[in-house]
Amino acid sequence: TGKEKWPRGDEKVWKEGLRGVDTDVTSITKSIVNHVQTSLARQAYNLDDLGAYQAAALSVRDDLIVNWNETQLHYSRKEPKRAYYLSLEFLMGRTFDNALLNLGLKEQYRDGVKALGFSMEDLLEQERDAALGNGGLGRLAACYLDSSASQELPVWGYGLRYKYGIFQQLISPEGQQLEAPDPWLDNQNPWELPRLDVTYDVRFYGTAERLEDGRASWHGGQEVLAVAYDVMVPGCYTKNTNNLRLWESKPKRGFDLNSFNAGDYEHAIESSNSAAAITSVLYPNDHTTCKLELRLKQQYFWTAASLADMIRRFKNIGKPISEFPDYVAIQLNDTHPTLAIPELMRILIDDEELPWGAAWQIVTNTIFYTNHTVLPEALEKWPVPLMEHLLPRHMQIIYDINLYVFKSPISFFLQAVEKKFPGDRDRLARMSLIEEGFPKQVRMAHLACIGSRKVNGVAELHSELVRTTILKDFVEFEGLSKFSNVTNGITPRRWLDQCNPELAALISKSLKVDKSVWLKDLEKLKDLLPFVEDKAFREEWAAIKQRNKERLAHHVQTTLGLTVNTNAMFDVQIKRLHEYKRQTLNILGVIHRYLTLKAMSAEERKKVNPRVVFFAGKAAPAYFIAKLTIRLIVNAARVINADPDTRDLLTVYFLPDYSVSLAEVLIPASDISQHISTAGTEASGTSNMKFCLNGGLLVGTVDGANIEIAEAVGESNVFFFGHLTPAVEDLRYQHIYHPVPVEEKCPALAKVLNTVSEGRFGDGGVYEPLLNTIRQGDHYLLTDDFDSYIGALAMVDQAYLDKDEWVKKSIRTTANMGKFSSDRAILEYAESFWNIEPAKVP
Ligand code: NBG
Repeated sequence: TGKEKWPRGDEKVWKEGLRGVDTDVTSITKSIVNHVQTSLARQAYNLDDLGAYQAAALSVRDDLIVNWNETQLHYSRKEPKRAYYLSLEFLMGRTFDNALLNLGLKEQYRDGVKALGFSMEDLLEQERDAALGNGGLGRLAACYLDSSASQELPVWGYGLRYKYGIFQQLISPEGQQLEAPDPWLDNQNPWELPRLDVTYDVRFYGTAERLEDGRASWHGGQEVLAVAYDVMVPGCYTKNTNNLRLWESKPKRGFDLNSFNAGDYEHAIESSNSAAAITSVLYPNDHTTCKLELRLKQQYFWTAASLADMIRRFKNIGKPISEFPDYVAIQLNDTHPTLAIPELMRILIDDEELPWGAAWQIVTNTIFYTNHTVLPEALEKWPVPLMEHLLPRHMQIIYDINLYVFKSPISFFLQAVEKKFPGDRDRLARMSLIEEGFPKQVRMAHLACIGSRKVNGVAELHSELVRTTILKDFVEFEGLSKFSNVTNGITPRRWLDQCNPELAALISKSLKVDKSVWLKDLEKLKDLLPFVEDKAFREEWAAIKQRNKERLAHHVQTTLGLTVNTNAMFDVQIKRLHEYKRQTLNILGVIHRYLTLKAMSAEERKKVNPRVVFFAGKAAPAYFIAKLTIRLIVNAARVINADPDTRDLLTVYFLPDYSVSLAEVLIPASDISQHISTAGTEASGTSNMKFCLNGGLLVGTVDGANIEIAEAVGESNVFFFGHLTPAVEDLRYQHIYHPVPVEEKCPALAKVLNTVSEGRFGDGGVYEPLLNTIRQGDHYLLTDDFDSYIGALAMVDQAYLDKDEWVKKSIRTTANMGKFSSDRAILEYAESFWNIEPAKVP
């Protein structure tokens, strides 16, 4: 009736009934034991590490739920403007340790678990990574959620609850990458709350019939149910606990009853399986293997459910729909959720019965778009016939946007372009939402651009490239002010406090402040600068790095059975395998180093500083060249590591199945890390920030966020090499039209290539397709950059000779990394895009 009194019964009884969140060790052990016996139905005498982890996790979860509930209630009461981060990927990693740190309960739980006879380290290892992402884009989303909660901003994430995360990587004896599924939910997931009561119907296929006033009726086809699962996202040292809502697809009716009754069970479960398939797997980020239709279904399923949920929440506050942009901001993480634009138009026009112009006004005031790459293969396009079949109403709307509606009521997008640039047919063809061809395709980046209020790139250089290359026409048409930059950031909670606890403790001790202060205001690290001149501090700093190297060596020993030389310099490159990231350049550089060492006398070798090179990363399953690079790394490592002449001075490891958790062990242990993309290709990079925050020095090209890192930490503390972005186009042109053999252009590289061809690292013929990408065309400019790359590594060797100076560089680097906190980045989004404010839970 709307007149009922809440809560039912006496409010006092309700309040007192809430289980207190007691955080003393005794209450914690009590709560763990309770969960062992009731939630898990197990006993103390046969409890293993997994059971103990599950019980401890459930106990922490109780605390999170209380905070989460209070936060949601607070937001509902205060009705602040909210922002929603739409991302197909959230690479969360593990939650347990992060939750304990953010709640400030790490010590208590350590003691509680110990009192019950377990060790915290063992329990932490029981948790499986939530690996619902491919790489940087998904991990960025996870960092932004952490920062939103920590900065007390009313931000929710929306994504998909994939049954299988990114594939597990195995390496065959030949060095071939093999893929296995990642059934991460098999052991139950204590960090999510199923919301079986929060569901929406999502339609596919069917027919769209035009009605009057530009409206239409979309009916028939298939309806699928979206069910919500909520993941709690605790802020650091605050009650604010935000929500990440993940959708699972389910058949709308469990069975097709007619077929079932007729005994046709197979047909009966067919439709139920096809519905469940929508959220079953995360796609690797290459399009070659992708079942186009299922991927498009994922995108629509997720945007439709998320928008329906936002609209329902907005309607609860009882404001007219015209005020939607005053209460809601939607951030598109890349073009994957671009269908939010036509879907919101559909809701506003067909359901809310708004006129076109008013609807477009609302859409373009609500939606914001971040671009994450300028590489052509990553700019999404969907075939028009597929769109017409799967989403007939949305295709109509896209055509209408293209031709009929732009910004003000009933002006014309392409007509407006025509008016501004009369007679420029090429421009019209370039800018249209539809690309001509067989079949025609919808250009999602163009749709995202014209349907958004702001468009941004993820580092200064990248945002400039967005403005001057892929969206140049749109800047000329709409003006510069819509296009801006937010340089990426990383959360210092996970990427310093959690992964490098000793360094975090040293920082707090030296700055004489609680870590809660500098972890939420990372610019405070600047106060470390005076300690550069403090010898005792430098020694502690170096000792921590050394222990982190030993921790990594221990990890390699226990997981792979290999012994790592911890007296060596640790050199790390960990990221997705891709030609533009140039892991090939790195391994060819390693082989060059090996050949150089082989040619030295024993006397000369004594002067060489030992080096251990680590690689980790996955290749998209259908990316043949990237897989060959893995194979070359693995086989080169085998030969080099076995050579008695050099193995004390150079060893190479490829660590399989790269993950967030593995990164947490690798990053604090690095002396140098490599970020060596061809200039202009890496939009930002975020692991570069993680290494530098942990005092590792950067070897890199003048690309992405490397540039801003160098500006912040000082160019004398990074090792730059290679050609600059403006030269790239011309160099590529030279390779195609005036090719010079590698032997002439870069003899050192030619020698390395020939060594590989000759079979020094197993059958040379296998590598020919990889080597030929360099010998012919050399799109990623390895021949152009090889000599300066080797030069940069020589500078690294030189600098490392002076250990004390090296440690100073390391301290200076960490101290100057404040800018790269994701807190800074998320506040930029909140203030200059979304116009939202913190809503602190009292
Ligand atoms: C990636 C870029 C990285 C960047 C992350 C996060 C995509 C499409 N892009 O350079 O390659 O750091 O996005 O912005 O995954």
